[in-house]
Amino acid sequence: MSMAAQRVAYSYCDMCNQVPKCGMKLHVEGDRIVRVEDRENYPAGPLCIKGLAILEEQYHPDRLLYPLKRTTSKGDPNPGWSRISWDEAYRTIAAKLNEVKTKYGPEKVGFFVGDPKEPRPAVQRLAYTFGSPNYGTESSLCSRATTMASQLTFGLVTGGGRPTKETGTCLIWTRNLAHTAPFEIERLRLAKKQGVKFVVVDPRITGTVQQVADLHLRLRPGTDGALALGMIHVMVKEGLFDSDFAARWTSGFPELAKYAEEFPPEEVERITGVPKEPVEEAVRLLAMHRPVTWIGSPSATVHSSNGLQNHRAILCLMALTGDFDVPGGLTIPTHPLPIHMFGGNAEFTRERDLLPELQDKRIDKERFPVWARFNSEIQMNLLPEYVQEGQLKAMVMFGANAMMWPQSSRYQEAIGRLEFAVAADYFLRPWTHDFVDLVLPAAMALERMNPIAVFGRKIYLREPVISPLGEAKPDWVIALEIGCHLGYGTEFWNGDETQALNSILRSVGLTVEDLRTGGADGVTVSASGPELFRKYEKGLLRADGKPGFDTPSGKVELASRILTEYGFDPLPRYREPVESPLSTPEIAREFPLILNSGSRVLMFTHSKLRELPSLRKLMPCAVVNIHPRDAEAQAIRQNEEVDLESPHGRIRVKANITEQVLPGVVDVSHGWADANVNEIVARYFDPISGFPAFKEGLCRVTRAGRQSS
Ligand SMILES: Nc1nc2c(c(=O)[nH]1)N[C@H]1C(S)=C(S)[C@@H](COP(=O)(O)OP(=O)(O)OC[C@H]3O[C@@H](n4cnc5c(=O)[nH]c(N)nc54)[C@H](O)[C@@H]3O)O[C@H]1N2
Ligand SMILES: Nc1nc2c(c(=O)[nH]1)N[C@H]1C(S)=C(S)[C@@H](COP(=O)(O)OP(=O)(O)OC[C@H]3O[C@@H](n4cnc5c(=O)[nH]c(N)nc54)[C@H](O)[C@@H]3O)O[C@H]1N2
Ligand SMILES: [Mo]
Repeated sequence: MSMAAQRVAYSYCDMCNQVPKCGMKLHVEGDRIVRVEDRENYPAGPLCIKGLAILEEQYHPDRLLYPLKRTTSKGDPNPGWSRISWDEAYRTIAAKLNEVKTKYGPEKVGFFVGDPKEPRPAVQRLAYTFGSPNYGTESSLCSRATTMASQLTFGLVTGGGRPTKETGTCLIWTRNLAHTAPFEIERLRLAKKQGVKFVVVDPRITGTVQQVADLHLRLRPGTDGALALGMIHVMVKEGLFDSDFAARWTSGFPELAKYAEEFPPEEVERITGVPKEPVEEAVRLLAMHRPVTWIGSPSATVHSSNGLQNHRAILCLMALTGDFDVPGGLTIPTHPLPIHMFGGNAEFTRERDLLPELQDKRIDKERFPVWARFNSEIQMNLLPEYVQEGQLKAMVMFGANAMMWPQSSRYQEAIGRLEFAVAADYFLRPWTHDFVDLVLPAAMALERMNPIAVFGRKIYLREPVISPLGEAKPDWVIALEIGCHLGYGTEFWNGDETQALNSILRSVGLTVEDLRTGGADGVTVSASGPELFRKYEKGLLRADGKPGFDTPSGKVELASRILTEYGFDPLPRYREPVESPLSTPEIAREFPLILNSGSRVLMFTHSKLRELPSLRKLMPCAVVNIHPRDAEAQAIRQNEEVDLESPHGRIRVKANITEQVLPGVVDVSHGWADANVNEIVARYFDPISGFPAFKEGLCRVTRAGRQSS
């Protein structure tokens, strides 16, 4: 190619499936992208090693490029994949879904999207239009328990806020941004230089701890509630909380203060392992350097059998600082756009008009009523039970991964038992797709348009940089076209994604054409007024315009009325993990270590990206991070193969001996097909949120082959 044939294009990354995404500038020759670099003037970036490896994924020789159907019966270990046309794929899907609808009812078809965010609005719309409320996503075990805890407590959703120039202290409980959003860590370092203090709660010494922590509290996994209650105890005892805010704007303070008396420092140390001094020091730091903001993990604190209440204890602690919605504190936007960060809205998904009529047919409503009250998505973690009980007969899945669930084989069996299942993905993933009937090739990020990226009030359109390889199609187009084949041509704009997008953009008075005209710098939708703070004083948080919070009592509910209504404890009560040295000492004698799973690594996203050579060489296989003391007890050497065993299963991994983990706690990353930690994680679920206990439980590590029974 001559230089003249080169062009530059702009896009954004999807290598970590997350939003908001980092900007990309691409150099293209003909229809081939030859180079990727950081995008100028874009709110998220620079790219991390995953983003820089995107062309390895884009042009990977094993990409799924054609629709495939299985030619052997379900249960045969070899699906005998055979290429089919899109037309045959769509006709099969429509026939099978309509058959299930006629035989059992539309609600027996489940719709599911895994960690990928972009397909969601279109798939949700598809589910409700078809007549099924049973649409769910990976949020069943990711961010939704934290947002529920926040809705129960504050009456609104907050996952925390970044420090600003007004901030005194930033409490990071818990995130490891150094691995999970590397570009953010640079911003925190800058804040630190400008004087913000950082208290970090994390069992491990992470990159985030090393780069910003002034104080690091290393708790035993699964005990967050006890630590937060212990901090509340110190706050109350030493008068280091905002008593005016507590009196005027919270409900249940006397009960919470009384309950926190059960968590004096000695007791907190016994439960969490964190000694008295740092706990007291943390509380004093928060009181002395105000306002306080908080950064929370979408998942780490709620991946436990008492996760929702543990997370609520953290939120109660934040409420008692009194810095809710003050400049530099935990603020919430005054004029959020009526569009999700990943591009949909409630009109488009039809949550607004169709879902209310369908709620009765939700398969999760009896088991998880609080979840069902707050979430349009169903709680998917009991998929094996739903299938076993005949509540689901078919599934339409986008970016699904059976390995993401505890005791994964139960999920594989469940999918295999369905009368029909279809999955769209970038690659053929045997651990999931061996159990389905049809696999559809999804176009990758640089080949697709939808949806839009939203940063605050700024919107970016993403145009395809090149056309899809093979016969791959964008997820949105697949969902729209399935809709058309099911007979809903009008509802799905006859498959036209520009019209679909326009219907979303209408809510902010824009069209795709406006965004195109806006070009690479995006379009800012101006706000109807300035940013306001202490919105609870001004009646801006409630639909009725009254001062206060949008909770039943109108206050921050330290004691939750909604939880009482459903028979749960109103206070953020601490319960020990189902299995732990304190709750099951007899099991702990045989399995003396705590199993902490799923800490993110920089080079991979869950089960993704393992096939990319430049990333794989940075971490060739699954490892268990183990403290030198625990390794020595079993005569384990660095890099040696070891058996990692829990009462629920065994996998083989390599030992990495490191002081970054606590003695008595091991840490294993998830998403390895040949050493799937979820095979040994128990199926214990938080009774309120339905979340699995990925970050608690017991295990042992022995040299490979030594434990033979
Ligand atoms: N590179 C990369 N980035 C990702 C992802 C990825 O797979 N790879 N996944 C994305 C997704 S879906 C998510 S949800 C986010 C997660 O984002 P983060 O929350 O930032 O990441 P994690 O590594 O899951 O967890 C953060 C920390 O929680 C600590 N931890 C473990 N158990 C406990 C506990 O019981 N209590 C407390 N307080 N801390 C505990 C771990 O030691 C870890 O350092 O990352 C996103 N970003
Ligand atoms: N033990 C343990 N288990 C965990 C966790 C843990 O901490 N510990 N974390 C949990 C959390 S928070 C999460 S979010 C989940 C992770 O959720 P998963 O859904 O397992 O995430 P991925 O492996 O990234 O993606 C799933 C599939 O989507 C495909 N894919 C990626 N992008 C696209 C796309 O745009 N379109 C289509 N059609 N397919 C795509 C990928 O190829 C992959 O096969 O894991 C959960 N499981
Ligand atoms: Mo997640």
